[in-house]
Amino acid sequence: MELFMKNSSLWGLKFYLFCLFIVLLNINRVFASHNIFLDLQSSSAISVKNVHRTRFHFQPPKHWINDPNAPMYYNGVYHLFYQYNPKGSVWGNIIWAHSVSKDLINWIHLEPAIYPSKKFDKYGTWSGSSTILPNNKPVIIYTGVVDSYNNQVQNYAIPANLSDPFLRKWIKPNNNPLIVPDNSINRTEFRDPTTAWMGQDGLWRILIGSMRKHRGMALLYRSRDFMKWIKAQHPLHSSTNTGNWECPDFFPVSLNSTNGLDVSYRGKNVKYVLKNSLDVARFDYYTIGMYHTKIDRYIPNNNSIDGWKGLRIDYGNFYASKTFYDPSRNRRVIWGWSNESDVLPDDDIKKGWAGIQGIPRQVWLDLSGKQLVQWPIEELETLRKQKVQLNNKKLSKGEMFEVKGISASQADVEVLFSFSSLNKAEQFDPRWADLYAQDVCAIKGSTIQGGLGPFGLATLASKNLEEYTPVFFRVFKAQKNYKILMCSDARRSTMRQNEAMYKPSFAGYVDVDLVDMKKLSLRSLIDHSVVESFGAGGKTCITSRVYPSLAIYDNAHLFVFNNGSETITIETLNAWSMGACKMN
Ligand SMILES: *[C@@H]1O[C@H](CO)[C@@H](O)[C@H](O)[C@H]1NC(C)=O
Ligand SMILES: *[C@@H]1O[C@H](CO)[C@@H](O)[C@H](O)[C@H]1NC(C)=O
Ligand SMILES: *[C@@H]1O[C@H](CO)[C@@H](O)[C@H](O)[C@H]1NC(C)=O
Ligand SMILES: *[C@@H]1O[C@H](CO)[C@@H](O)[C@H](O)[C@H]1NC(C)=O
Ligand SMILES: *[C@@H]1O[C@H](CO)[C@@H](O)[C@H](O)[C@H]1NC(C)=O
Ligand SMILES: *[C@H]1O[C@@H](CO)[C@H](O)[C@@H](O)[C@@H]1NC(C)=O
Repeated sequence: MELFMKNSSLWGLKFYLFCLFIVLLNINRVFASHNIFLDLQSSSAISVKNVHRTRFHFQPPKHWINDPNAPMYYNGVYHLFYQYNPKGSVWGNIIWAHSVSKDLINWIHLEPAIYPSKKFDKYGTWSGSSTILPNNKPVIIYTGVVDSYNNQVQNYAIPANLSDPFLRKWIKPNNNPLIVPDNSINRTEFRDPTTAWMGQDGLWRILIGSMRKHRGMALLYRSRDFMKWIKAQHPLHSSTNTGNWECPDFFPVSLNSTNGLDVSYRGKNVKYVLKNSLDVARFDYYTIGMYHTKIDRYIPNNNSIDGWKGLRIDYGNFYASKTFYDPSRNRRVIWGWSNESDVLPDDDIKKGWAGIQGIPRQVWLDLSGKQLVQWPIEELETLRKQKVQLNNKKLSKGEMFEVKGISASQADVEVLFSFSSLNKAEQFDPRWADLYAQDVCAIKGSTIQGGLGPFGLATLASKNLEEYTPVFFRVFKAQKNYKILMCSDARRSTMRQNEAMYKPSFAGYVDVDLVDMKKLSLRSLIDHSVVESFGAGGKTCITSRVYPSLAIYDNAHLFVFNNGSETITIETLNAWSMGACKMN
């Protein structure tokens, strides 16, 4: 803990307070990734409350979900597995639930694929990934928990019947476990194997998340036959003071195209991405860099920050993400888990469910080569219904207008803002340079009027803004450049006076050059208790989970606002009511 406090005092402090809070409340214990409520793990949902359930995000009919596992495309079918508690709405009893889809939007829920049953996974079947071997045979490698101390090994599972188009049944062969940790590895921090890739030497490689002291690391293992795995002398990469790395994900991205690449792709014009879910910070961080195959090491670019101050896949409720290559559309797709914002388990028990998966997003390297870009997969657009559109509408300071004619609790909104000058941008206080963007958003929220911004959307809003979640931009003038803050601020998202509600002013910076192009775009997917937003075409993404009490169903409203002195033009706004996806 001390180490964390030094480098990341704010998050360290928050985490410390959170631990203290848990200890004070005396609710069982905290270890690894989740709060543990032993007494509630197997209390089945009495009923499932609909009001905040999502309609086009992925959800099972009830109970707790977390990490997406082993997403893949196989013989015309998409598979999504995920960590699931079949017995209750808090974390525990984790199995691999399994769903299939033809379009990544509508899903069929199947029987669980993997669940604890053998010596090598009796105490848990945790996250993992799939690899499709060259003979078109899928294989899953996942983490098994072997005892009540949470000691971990890696196992594999294969489909029982390759002719079954849905691959319903999975077998865990008896030569498991595949990988047991050697003495140099902390056996309680050894999990979440990646998809395997093959090097030029014909050896398969996977990464496993781990930690030594406070150094997070992606351990590298190699194998010729996929059965016998040998640990490489060095991790593929590690970074000091980052805590345990969960769910590592490693993949190539093309320098000249938005197309995805298979993880074993070998060729020119590529960079690599290493994503880790930092267990202590609870966000997904990534760097862009080079994979030096001769030494089998990944080295982040010197302008890619490697740690808690680095780039995040999403600056909100979004964790344990995993990508897969979709050969049918030549793209790479990322899935991430979005947890609930109730800090205490009571609310989840009452509503009978907890956790959703974010909308699957296509992911590629930005032209700058400095960051990723993400965009909801195009199939989502098949759910778009009634549309409203407007163009060329000016908003001066303090103005706000309502987008009418769509269902504002279940919508897809795309808007392009423009402005004629940067002169009114407020000064960026140099003291903020050390803060996280979300702390700057806490200081400069949507009600603090400014120069260039705040302007954006007020989503899931009650009629008179008693509650709303604003998603907005604010432009600052820093010493050398402009800094563009994008916020998704949950602080006024609900009137419910629940002290234990998580209502962060999530935010990230947007790396665009406004000097030439005085335009900023924003897309928000609004789905009852989630607002998933994409700034500047997907350069900065923020997901908020919120629980309005007034702004529900037809009482939810959508506004566009400007609270800055520079007049903002809405060049175009397209908004659609969204249909519900099929999930059965
Ligand atoms: C395998 O799946 C196919 C297609 O669903 C089915 O016809 C066949 O009976 C299955 N085989 C076994 C052994 O279950
Ligand atoms: C291993 O990890 C656990 C959980 O983070 C930690 O409590 C323990 O101190 C670690 N053990 C060693 C030897 O570092
Ligand atoms: C673009 O990059 C891909 C690999 O990412 C490569 O196969 C292709 O040849 C490149 N095209 C050009 C025009 O450089
Ligand atoms: C960072 O890397 C770039 C390109 O690889 C190089 O040109 C530059 O000199 C490096 N900068 C520093 C500070 O090392
Ligand atoms: C704009 O600022 C005013 C004054 O602080 C505030 O009343 C209003 O709620 C703000 N609008 C939004 C959308 O936050
Ligand atoms: C989601 O829930 C909130 C509120 O309990 C926690 O603060 C977050 O840490 C948690 N996020 C993850 C990834 O577990």
